[in-house]
Amino acid sequence: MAVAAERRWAIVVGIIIFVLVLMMIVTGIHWSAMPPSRVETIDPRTLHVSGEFVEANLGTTLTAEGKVVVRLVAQQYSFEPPCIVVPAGMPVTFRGTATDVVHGFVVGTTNANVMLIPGFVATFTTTFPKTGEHLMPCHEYCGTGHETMWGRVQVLPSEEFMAKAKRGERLNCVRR
Ligand SMILES: [Cu+2]
Repeated sequence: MAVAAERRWAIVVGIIIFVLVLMMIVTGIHWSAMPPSRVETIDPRTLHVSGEFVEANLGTTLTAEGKVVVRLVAQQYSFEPPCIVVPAGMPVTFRGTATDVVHGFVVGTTNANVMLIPGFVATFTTTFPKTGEHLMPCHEYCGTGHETMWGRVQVLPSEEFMAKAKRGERLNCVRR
């Protein structure tokens, strides 16, 4: 009687251990086979032809919901657009990707800092407290022209930015 009861418990515990080990194996294989969640992918071969990152869609926009969104593309050896306008004191969402190799950028000494990887959309939201102009270097070694790869970011007073943005166009500060 006691032996039979012990055997029953041994079987139950054995099944529990087996299920736990199986869960570890299945989730481990699943995680290593899938891209991480909340990562947006994009085909770098068709970036310039269609979708969010076509040339006419790059720059800064004020969305219908009143959000400021900056879209940019990095390639050897420049950013498009090379001069970005943003308002001071308002949340600004950056969305960027790369066409060829891994690039990245940091905006002056702010915490706006991201890697741009072909095939993925990098996004983050930040606020620039002060107006002024920042340099925006590429900070991932991307080839022989890497040290010439710079952009600029102009932080405008929010009223000045809003006045420009109301025209509904894609803003940038590239001199024409
Ligand atoms: Cu670069």
